[in-house]
Amino acid sequence: MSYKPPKVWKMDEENGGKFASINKPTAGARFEKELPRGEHPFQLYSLGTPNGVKVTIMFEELLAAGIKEAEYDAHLINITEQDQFSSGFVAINPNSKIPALLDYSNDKPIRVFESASILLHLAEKFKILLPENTPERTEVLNWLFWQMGSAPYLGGGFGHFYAYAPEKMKYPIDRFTMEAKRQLDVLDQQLEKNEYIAGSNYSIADIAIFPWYGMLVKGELYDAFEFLQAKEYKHVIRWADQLLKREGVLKGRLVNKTWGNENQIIRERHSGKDFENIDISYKPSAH
Ligand SMILES: N[C@@H](CCC(=O)N[C@@H](CS)C(=O)NCC(=O)O)C(=O)O
Repeated sequence: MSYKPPKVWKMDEENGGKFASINKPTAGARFEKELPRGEHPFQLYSLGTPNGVKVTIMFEELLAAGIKEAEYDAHLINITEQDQFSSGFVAINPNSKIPALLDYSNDKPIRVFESASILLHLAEKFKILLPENTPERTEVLNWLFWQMGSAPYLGGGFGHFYAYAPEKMKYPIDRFTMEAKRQLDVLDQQLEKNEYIAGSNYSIADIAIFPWYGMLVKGELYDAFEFLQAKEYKHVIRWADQLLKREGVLKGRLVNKTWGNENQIIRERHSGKDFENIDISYKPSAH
């Protein structure tokens, strides 16, 4: 089907895409509402999507490492209900996307948005999961920013056209499948030579990459395991399995989830007790 763009683009309210109802070509608050605030120094406003769980994995890793100062409240931002467009949320992230964080542990609260910025902020604050010396630190940052530049092609490109678009179109699916497979091959070659993404130590680069590419090769994203022949990326699978043994990863991936088995999701997290009746083990989906 061919499409000739008009002289001036106009928004088509009825485009039928899965998330069409929340999309508008303008930014800013759509309604007045303050955000809730819990008792901990870190207030996270998020949802258990791959971008969201990067941050909850980070917090659970910090807590698993015994850093009590990293206690956090994770408030639910339901993006399909447009919570990301409240005046309170827009004040901490003018880009209206989860995750967003308020850090009250300083004299004045600091707002932090963009998942990599949040990971970096926490790693620097607690001096953990980011090496201090320059060559190793730079390699972690290389992969952290690789993820931020690459994942939109996987999520907004491949995932959108393969799983969410109202009709299946060959051109964008071919283009973004090729890119998704190329990115998986980049990771596979890196993980053939290295235990973790940035070398021999686990870091914030692993935390950023795992929820997208680790979950993809485990068949948990877009139901695309067979289509992408994900079994070929055996080093990425080995690494994902290794991460799925970590308490921080297992716990973090359940926080701010609104879907899945009731005993494996935590809609809002306000203390470690929220995990008491939760089964944190990884249960693979069939594929
Ligand atoms: N680059 C951003 C991407 C964040 C993002 O795309 N968040 C999505 C959910 S995964 C969102 O909030 N979407 C709501 C919307 O587009 O209105 C990050 O890594 O923090």
